[in-house]
Amino acid sequence: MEHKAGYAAIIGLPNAGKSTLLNSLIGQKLSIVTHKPQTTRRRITGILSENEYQIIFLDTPGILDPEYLLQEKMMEWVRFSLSDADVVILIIDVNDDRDGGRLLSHELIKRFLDNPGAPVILVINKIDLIDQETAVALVNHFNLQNKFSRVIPVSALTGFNKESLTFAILDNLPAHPKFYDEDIVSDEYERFFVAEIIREKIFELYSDEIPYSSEVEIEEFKEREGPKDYIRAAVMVERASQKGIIIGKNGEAVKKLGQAARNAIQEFHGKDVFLELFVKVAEKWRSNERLMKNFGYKLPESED
Ligand SMILES: Nc1nc2c(ncn2[C@@H]2O[C@H](COP(=O)(O)OP(=O)(O)OP(=O)(O)O)[C@@H](O)[C@H]2O)c(=O)[nH]1
Ligand SMILES: [Mg+2]
Repeated sequence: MEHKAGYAAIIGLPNAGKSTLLNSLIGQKLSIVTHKPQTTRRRITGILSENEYQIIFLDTPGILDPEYLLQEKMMEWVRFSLSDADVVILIIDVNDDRDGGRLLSHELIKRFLDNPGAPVILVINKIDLIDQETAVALVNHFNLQNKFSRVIPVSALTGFNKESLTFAILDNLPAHPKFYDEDIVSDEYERFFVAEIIREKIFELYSDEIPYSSEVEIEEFKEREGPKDYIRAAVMVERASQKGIIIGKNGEAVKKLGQAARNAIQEFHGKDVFLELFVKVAEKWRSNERLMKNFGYKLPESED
C-alpha cells in the first residue's frame, strides 16, 4: 500500500467534543477539554503517524458568531484549518439535537461548510449517551441526506468507533509521503501546551466570565538538572476586579489553581516542576489587536 498523508480538520459547534476526539484519535491528551464551551481558542495540531499513513488532525475553536476580536480570531483559525484540509470532520453532539434536523441546517455551520472544498465526514459524537436504536435512526437520517462522504457515530470519550473513523479519513487522503517525523506529535512547543493546561484549570476552577477573560503566558520555562524544572507563568485578565477573583481571599484561589495546574503539567511534562503564577491585568486584551498578537493569536500567514 502506498503511504498516505494529509490534513483532517475537526470542526463543529462549541462543546461538541472536538478536542476530546483529537486526543482520542492520537491516543494522548494534547488539546485541553472542559465542560464549558469555547475552551479551544486556536488551531491545535495533533499528528498520528503509522507505517502506512500520517494524519495531521487540526482541532479548532467551536463555530460561533463573533462578538469581540478574540472570537473573530478564533473563527479565522477555523477558516484557516478548513483551507488546509484534505478531509473535514464535522462533529455534532447527540445532545444538541436528537432529531438531527436543526443542527445541520444551523446557520453557522452552513456559513463554514457551504463550499467545503474537501469531502466531509459527519461524526455523531457522545453516542454513549443514547440508546442504540436512537443512534441507528440518527445515522440513517443523515445518510439519507447524501451530503457526507460517511456518517459515523462515535464516542470520543470512550473511543467507540475511532478505528472506523480513522479508516474513513484514510479513504479520503492522498498518497503522499509523511509531512513530519514520526516521533513528532504536534507542531507547537511544549510551553504552548503548558499555558493551555493552566487555562484548562482556570476553566475548571472559576466561573462566569473569568475563564473567558483569562489568557496565560509562559514567561520562563527552565529545564534544570535537579528534580524539578522551573516554570513562571502570567495569568492575564481584563480588569483589576478579575485579578482579585483569580487570587481569591488570602490567595487561596490562586493557590488551588497552582496546585491543579502543577499536577497536570507534571503529568504532561513527565517531570516535576516548580510552578510560579503571577496574575496581571492586560486591560481589555480580548479586543486589543496588539495584545492578542503578543499572546500568539495570529495565523501563520499573517506573521509580521
Ligand atoms: N458523554 C460524553 N461526553 C463527551 C464526549 N466527547 C466529549 N465529551 C464532553 O463534552 C465536553 C466538551 O468536550 P470538548 O472536547 O472540550 O469539546 P470541544 O468541541 O473541543 O469544545 P470547544 O473547544 O469549547 O469548542 C467535555 O465535558 C467532554 O468530556 C463523548 O463522546 N461522550
Ligand atoms: Mg476544544
